[in-house]
Amino acid sequence: KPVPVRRALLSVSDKTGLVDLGKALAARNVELVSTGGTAKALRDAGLEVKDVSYLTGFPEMMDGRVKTLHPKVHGGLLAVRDNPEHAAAMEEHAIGAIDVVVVNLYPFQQTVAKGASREEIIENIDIGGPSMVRSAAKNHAFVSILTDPADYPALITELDAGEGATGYDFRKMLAAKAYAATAAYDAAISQWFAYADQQLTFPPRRAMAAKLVSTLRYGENPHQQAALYLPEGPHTVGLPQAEQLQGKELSYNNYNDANAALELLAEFRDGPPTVVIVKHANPCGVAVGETLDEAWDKALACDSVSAFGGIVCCNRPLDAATAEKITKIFTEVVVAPGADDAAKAIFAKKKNLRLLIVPGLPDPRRRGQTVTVIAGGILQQERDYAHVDPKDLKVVTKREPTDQELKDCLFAWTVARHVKSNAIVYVKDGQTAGIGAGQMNRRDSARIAAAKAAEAAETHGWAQPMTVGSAVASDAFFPFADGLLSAAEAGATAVIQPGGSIRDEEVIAAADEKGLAMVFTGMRHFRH
Ligand code: 93A
Repeated sequence: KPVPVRRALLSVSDKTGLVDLGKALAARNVELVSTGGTAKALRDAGLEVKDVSYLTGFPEMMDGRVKTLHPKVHGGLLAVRDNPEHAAAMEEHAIGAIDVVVVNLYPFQQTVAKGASREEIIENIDIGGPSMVRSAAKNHAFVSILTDPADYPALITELDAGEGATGYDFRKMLAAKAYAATAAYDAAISQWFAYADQQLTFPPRRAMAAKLVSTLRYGENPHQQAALYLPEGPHTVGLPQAEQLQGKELSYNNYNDANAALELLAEFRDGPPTVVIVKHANPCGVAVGETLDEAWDKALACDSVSAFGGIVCCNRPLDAATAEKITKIFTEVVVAPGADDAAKAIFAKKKNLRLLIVPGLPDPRRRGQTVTVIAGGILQQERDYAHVDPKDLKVVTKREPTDQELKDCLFAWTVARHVKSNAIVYVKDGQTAGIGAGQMNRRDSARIAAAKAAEAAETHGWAQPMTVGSAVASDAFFPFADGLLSAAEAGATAVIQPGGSIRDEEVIAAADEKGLAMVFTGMRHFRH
């Protein structure tokens, strides 16, 4: 039977086509009822809309978790209108029939894909939306349920052909589509749970399944074959999800290095503008700035020699000023969450530069696993997701670090966990001052970091190296006082390290003697 359409309930996260549909419905004398954001979008377009809370007599509450879950809504959706008892219940409780429902759901899949936190992902599980979709679809004998903006024009065509009413076949077709949509939505949620669980169980029941995405030109060296795989099921966001705007295909080494840059940058995803420069999977400059181009200048200053042919990663969309500066030196890969047109035009002049836009940055605290193949076996471990809470730092020296020293200590500590062991990182005012990576003893890493800082001072004509007045991080404890003494010699005034050496007392005494402030994290971050 045709059902005349008098009232439509609209509640959409994806507002594509909403205003056009609202206008077309209003022009056909259909009353519009909406939830907060949808109502606002319609009102902003000059349309008259009733709030759902007006209908229910309840405000939207609990951060929007309860908006439409109410008998005035679900009664209006589910009532069998030609059933006298249902009609009487509607009459008794003043429930008005709803003839058209337009709903699309919280972007759960997109939230997972952008690497959001567990809390944010859970908040994006839509409850009220699917409930309305399922109620309306069950009652397709009377109600039209639209879950896809692509169907909006078809509704208007249907209404015009039916003189303001919808036909049964049309409603049935929409209902089938609606259940497919909620089924896919719930499947994505259940997959995420399975995946998140798998990430939490160690050892995993089985090795991670993955499917081939593409073969790469070659591996670490030209005589080695290589390929890229994508884990099955939901996965976090990273380079495989990036859009490449220009440049040659990413090589095996590009993936490896750019990933190192991306994972380090992700530590700063909620922070100020930040730039990371990576070479051979080790950072050679990390800095925050007021602006992105200032962060670039500061990151480059650390080790401009190594930055040549490097990988650059930024936590803000690229602008012209930053693009100009980056393209002044030879750069292999640039990764950012966006780029404006001016920046794109500047990069376009460097044909070989690979420019990648990532849809988001991964959560550095996510659980997960890493795999290494050894001769005759496979080593699997949890990723190094743990982060020390600044509240749990232990001051072990007579002198406490100043606020600025503590800030630099934490910055250095964050960088150090992304530097191959043995790692020594000097930081001053949100800028790496010297990085010593991958040495077989800690003293050498400390010396190299200081020597690089001294070289940078010479190159730039600074009065003194940036290590003077800096904070220094060591990824694992100082086994002897010598590493710490060489840091003091370089001018460091604060130290952050795990502690836990049998010679801790000796190291603390040396720090006290030099007037350094030192904090222990109680957690080390080897990286190989
Ligand atoms: O948080 S909910 O699960 N609880 C609800 O009662 C509810 N009602 C509608 N999510 C709910 N919605 C969803 O809100 C819809 O599915 C839609 O995606 C979104 C529209 O909100 P707004 O109109 O405020 O943008």
